[in-house]
Amino acid sequence: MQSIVRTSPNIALIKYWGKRNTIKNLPAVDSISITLDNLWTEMNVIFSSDLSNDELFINEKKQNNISRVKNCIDSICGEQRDYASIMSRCNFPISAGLASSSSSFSALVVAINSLMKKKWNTQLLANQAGSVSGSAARSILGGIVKLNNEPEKIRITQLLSPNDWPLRVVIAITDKKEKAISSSKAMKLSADTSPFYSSWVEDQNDDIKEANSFISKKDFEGLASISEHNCMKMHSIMWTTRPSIVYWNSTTIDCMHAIRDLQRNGESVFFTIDAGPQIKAICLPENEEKIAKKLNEIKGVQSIMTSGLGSGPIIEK
Ligand code: 2P0
Repeated sequence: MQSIVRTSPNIALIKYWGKRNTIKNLPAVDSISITLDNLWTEMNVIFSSDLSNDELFINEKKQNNISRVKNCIDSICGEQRDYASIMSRCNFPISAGLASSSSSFSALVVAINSLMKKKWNTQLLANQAGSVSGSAARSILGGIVKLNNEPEKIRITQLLSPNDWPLRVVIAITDKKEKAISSSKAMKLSADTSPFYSSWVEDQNDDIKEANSFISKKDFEGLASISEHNCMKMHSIMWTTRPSIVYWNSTTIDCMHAIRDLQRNGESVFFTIDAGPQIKAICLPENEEKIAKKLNEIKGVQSIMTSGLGSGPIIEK
């Protein structure tokens, strides 16, 4: 009983920050993201009656706190089951604002579903993945993906395939350390204490509509403007949380200024930043080389990763 699944993280252009239901892990706002291809998590899951407990290895290191993984398996298979041995390999920094939970939990859900021969459809897979980690639901599809809130559940839709609009992403890694505060904890604090949280939630549908319209017209400059605006709104919620949550470092800000310079010079590029200090520059293919070179020259940038848009989960076995 073995399954191997590879999935990629997704980067939100219109962000998810806050939950309407913490028990079911349902997001407070709709979101729009791009699923990557060159960054990935590969999950190798084996169920065996020889095991005396579940075990998880990430990049060959045994993990101690695996309750989220255990609960996820239980909720699909029930508690009367063989234990699982899970080997996870990830080719990018984990828990550092590069959405590793989106690739990890989407891969886990697809792998277990395949092992159990459940044949769940996209929406069931997305709801299961999202119940463990909100952003993981969006990695169930490739290309540009919209996540909608519905009563008691979510729905995901592919707005454009990777071939429809082959955007590129240049990621400047500025610090590989694990984040000091998890997204879940930070979101809760923001909802409880930021004076701007309720307007963030109320205004999100306007941003979603605007982004949706620019995406359908493949209007890069329009998408750039609304994406940067939405990103900065989310970070202003984090900054105005008590105590304030600042995921950026000084290199993050230097990269942001460098992207502003590139924009002034006519390059088609915009930035987005998540719950970590890495900066993601979204661009058109013809601008990628110049942007990667410019970001790589900035003091404090440790490495550059580049990616296109991917097609979603790959079941390897
Ligand atoms: C997003 N982030 O839309 C936003 C932007 C980070 C900033 O979704 O609590 O790991 O597991 O549902 O999915 C990161 O949060 O949070 C996230 P949980 P998740 O991508």
